[in-house]
Amino acid sequence: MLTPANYRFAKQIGCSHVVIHLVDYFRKPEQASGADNQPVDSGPGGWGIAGDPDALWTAEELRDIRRQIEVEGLRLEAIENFDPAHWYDVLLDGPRRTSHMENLKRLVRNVGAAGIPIMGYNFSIAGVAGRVSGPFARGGADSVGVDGVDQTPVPAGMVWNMVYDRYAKQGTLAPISHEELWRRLARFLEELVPVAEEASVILAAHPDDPPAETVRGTPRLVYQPRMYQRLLDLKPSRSNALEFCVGTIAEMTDGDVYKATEQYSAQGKLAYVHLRNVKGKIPRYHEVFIDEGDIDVPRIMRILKRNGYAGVLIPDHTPMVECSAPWHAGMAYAVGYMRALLQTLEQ
Ligand SMILES: [Mn+2]
Repeated sequence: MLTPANYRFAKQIGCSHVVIHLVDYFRKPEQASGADNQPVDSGPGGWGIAGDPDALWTAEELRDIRRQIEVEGLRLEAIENFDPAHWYDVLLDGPRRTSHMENLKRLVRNVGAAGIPIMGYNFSIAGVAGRVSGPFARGGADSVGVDGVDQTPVPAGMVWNMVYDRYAKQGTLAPISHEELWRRLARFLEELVPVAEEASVILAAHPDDPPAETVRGTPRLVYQPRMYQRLLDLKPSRSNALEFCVGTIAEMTDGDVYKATEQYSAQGKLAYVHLRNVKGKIPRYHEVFIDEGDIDVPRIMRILKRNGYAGVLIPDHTPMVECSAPWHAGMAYAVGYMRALLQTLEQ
């Protein structure tokens, strides 16, 4: 989707910045990639096959992408998500952990060298697993949601809902505790945050989506709003921040999304914000249009403004609008709504 036409689309609907994904979430052995909807597949194959373990994104490649975006009058604010092929043994504490940490350090240095301010990540074993899709949004618009948490064990060779080893032996991931996962995150931050500081890159953590205590029998890190604070306190640094997903936080069972927005924006810890709406909470919720869910989006925007938030807001995902360009129409609707709210706040 990283094409001049899509950059112009973003510019035309009022975007100033873009956040890009470089992971191909849709790579299947039997089909070409390039789908542009949200991936929902679960089961043994997950979303698809992880990328090339030896092809780290180079500074030149990243700089080229940034320049193509700037040519169209936009700024490249962030890359969202590492490829599981490059860091699966950091998540799994496996035999390649040391070389995978070196991969992450090199990637963060390359992101910094390319002049990209933020690297988003999601420290998760099961990843975004167990989503379903259906006519969940207004007018029967196709959207995603969760209807009960998937607890089928993760097969060997898979992490983050993608397959990194197609030839892995039979079996499933050994169970681990929540504290063990926090220990893995602490080591990751301890080693990567200093590199990010030096490279002038902000690491931004997405909360667990879906935000259940366990998914596919694996522990989750940030499945209640307060758990974000623990992540920040593990390694205080301007490079340790949040990819603050308003929708995911609203899906959590504890606390409220306004309090959480207040708490973390007041600390200046929001690297960028995913702004989308949802109906329901874990274990049952549906993603919906930005103006029809449980979240009072104008109230979120007012809190962000009051606390001086100056970063980027993105729609995250939206329902597909029934027409010849469902993804584009969904995004244009969400961005237009956000632009109108911003203009109201600026008055
Ligand atoms: Mn999100």
